[in-house]
Amino acid sequence: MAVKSKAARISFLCILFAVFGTILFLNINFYSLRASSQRSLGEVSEFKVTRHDKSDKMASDSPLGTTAIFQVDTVPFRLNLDNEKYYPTIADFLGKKTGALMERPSVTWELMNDRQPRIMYVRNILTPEQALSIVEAARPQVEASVVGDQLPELFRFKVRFKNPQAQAKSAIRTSSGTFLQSPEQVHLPGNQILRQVAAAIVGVPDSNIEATQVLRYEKGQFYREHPDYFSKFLHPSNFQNGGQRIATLFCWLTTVSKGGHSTFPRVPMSFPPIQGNGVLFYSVDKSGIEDEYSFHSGEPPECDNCTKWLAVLWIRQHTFK
Ligand SMILES: O=C(O)CCC(=O)C(=O)O
Repeated sequence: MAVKSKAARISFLCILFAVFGTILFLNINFYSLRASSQRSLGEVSEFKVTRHDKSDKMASDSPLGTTAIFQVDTVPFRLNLDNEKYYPTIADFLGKKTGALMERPSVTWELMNDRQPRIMYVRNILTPEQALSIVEAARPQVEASVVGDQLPELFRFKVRFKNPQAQAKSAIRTSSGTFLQSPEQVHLPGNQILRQVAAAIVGVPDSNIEATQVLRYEKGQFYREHPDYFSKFLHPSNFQNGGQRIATLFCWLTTVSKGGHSTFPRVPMSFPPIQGNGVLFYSVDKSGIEDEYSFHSGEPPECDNCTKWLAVLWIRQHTFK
């Protein structure tokens, strides 16, 4: 009897280990699995935009063909995130200058994808001097990038339980990065312009934008396909400060002659790094629901001595403290 119950206990423990092991494995591999499902893209030149196949359900209502058409958005697009609070339509902002942008005649933007996700190509955000001043401010403090806030919380807890300060380095991301947080960095003219452009296009105050992140990719380094939005299921606590990440502005701080594209594999669309230009895209659809088409990646630079530097601004639904 004793032997039987010992055997039963061992079997029970084995099953328990197997179940927990599987959960842990799935957690760890959540993003890797997604990354490996990425469709491979051919080279897509700057403005040659390939649309979804006609058979795709999202293409059925589109008059657009398979190459880029720059058109002014005439379809009202409202982000209804609070059920009562509406953000201005993109049409209100396309081609129009408001607030700080009135003083920046060189900055222009075009709608690149009129379906999910909304993607805008923004030109001449920064001069080369302004872009390089951000690189120099970030350079002394860049460290290997982590994906702490985007990890499923179960796994995040495990990592922080071992070392409360720790975040997780990741197989899906080999770049380095840092945040512009000191008063001097926050007030760098280039950083202020980035924040004004992001705030003006999306139609939110600066206080809805997280600290500017600066990323560095050396040859061969990458950031695999991932979303910027938080999942209500996997990351509930991320909503407490600032709510959902609704949109992101990328601004390339250096030009990369080969590789290094910022790519949206599910659109599909791919943008080469051109110093001072950028893309702004939405991570939620017009009802405020996470948009799976917004998955994106940072492709590895392929040339020697061509480091990609990128500024990333995450725009929240509410004030971010
Ligand atoms: O490096 C890129 O082009 C993309 C960066 C990115 O995906 C991110 O910061 O979320």
